[in-house]
Amino acid sequence: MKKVITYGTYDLLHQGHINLLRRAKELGDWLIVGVTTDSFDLERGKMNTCNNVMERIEAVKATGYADQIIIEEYRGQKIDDIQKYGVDIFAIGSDWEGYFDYLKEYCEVVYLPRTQGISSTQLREGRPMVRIGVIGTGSIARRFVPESKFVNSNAIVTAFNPNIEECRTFCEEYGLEYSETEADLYERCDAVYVASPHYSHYSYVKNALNAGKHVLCETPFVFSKAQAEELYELSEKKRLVLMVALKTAFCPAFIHLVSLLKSGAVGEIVEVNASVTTLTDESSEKLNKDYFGGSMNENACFPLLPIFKLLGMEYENINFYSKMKNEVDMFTKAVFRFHSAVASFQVGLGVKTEGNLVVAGTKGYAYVPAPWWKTDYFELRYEDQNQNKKFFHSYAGDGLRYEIKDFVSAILSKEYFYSKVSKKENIKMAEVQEQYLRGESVYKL
Ligand code: C2G
Repeated sequence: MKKVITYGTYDLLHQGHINLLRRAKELGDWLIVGVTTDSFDLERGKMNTCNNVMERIEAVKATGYADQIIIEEYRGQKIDDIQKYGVDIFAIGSDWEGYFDYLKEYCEVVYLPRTQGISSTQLREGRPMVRIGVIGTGSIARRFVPESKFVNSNAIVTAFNPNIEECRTFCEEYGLEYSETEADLYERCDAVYVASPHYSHYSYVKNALNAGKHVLCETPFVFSKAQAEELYELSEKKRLVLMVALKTAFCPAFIHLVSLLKSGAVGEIVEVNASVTTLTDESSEKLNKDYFGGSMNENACFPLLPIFKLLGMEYENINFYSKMKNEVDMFTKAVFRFHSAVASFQVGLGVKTEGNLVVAGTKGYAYVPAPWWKTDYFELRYEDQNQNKKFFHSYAGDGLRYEIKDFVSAILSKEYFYSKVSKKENIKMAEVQEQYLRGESVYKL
């Protein structure tokens, strides 16, 4: 029996794929089709697939040409598969001409003619597009616009900033339509990215939702439980997507770390400690009491994420210890007491610490080196060092493309969409910020 193997993503399966599969099948008696996993596609830079791996497998199955479907999840797997399944012919479209010649050592390699005039890319372009307006044109917005280009089905179309001069420069630089007022911006878009100074998030998010726009809000979301609840209620009433752009939550390595730890990889978790410190000029707006408001405001949501994901939100108390200057915290250490665990974090704009995340358990610990909040790598470590394991993931560009992809998918998906930071977690984060701002259990150093 002659075995043929071919691989692909098969996104929005079309006639080009069908022709390829038919031709591949005609080369032998048994056709194995390797369909790429979502994470492998992310790793090889394909951020723009519309169908998930199961939908793509179902589509390949429905063509009737595949005798066997396998998933392709890592680079180099083709060699392993050819040997494992005793493959005679590797077939692929002519757009890959020459690229897979290295497989000739293992089997016959055939480049089949590619069907002209049709591609997944073209089909994606014909799909609905989310027009995004940006509120606030500072440094994070400057990273957001280029990152959005890696995600399909969205276009940044306009920006607004009450500082007219800054806004004009930003719009010119990125080729966006300039919005003179907030109302103008809402006219021109379907969704809004709120990247304005922290204390203005609440009113912009509320206005955007009231204008019927989906919202992706930069961190920190808002500074009180009541505000967070109100905004979620409004988004639900209006059936709009409300997401917080807490980039760590969308980072592939972090997601894997959390699921490994939740499934017991270091035993029972007894301690979580995380630090985020960035030495900042004292005259910076970030250390201005009325503008951005200091270290807790700036960074607390990052360490709160692993603490809530790993230990839950039912802590018994929190104590904060803050080093103050000019009425803002240059540094804060927070200590959480849970029923059978403890957590702590350090955030600082005027004090530098090691910026790692350590999760200690009864069987071992997880170590994520600095900067853990945008990591592509972590380790599980045990008493017996032979058991230690290192994990590597992709973290493309500035990492904002992952949250943009989720935001756009949530808007376009007609069905249930899993939100990587839950409503409950975002509300609880706002509650912690509120407690801190009220000065409850805050000890000044
Ligand atoms: N194809 C084709 N004609 C088209 C479009 C695609 O013949 N108009 C072929 C491709 O050449 C490939 C297969 O259909 O053989 C699947 O294409 P994609 O889904 O784009 O997958 P691709 O990124 O080419 O992945 O490990 C994965 C492989 O490297 C191929």
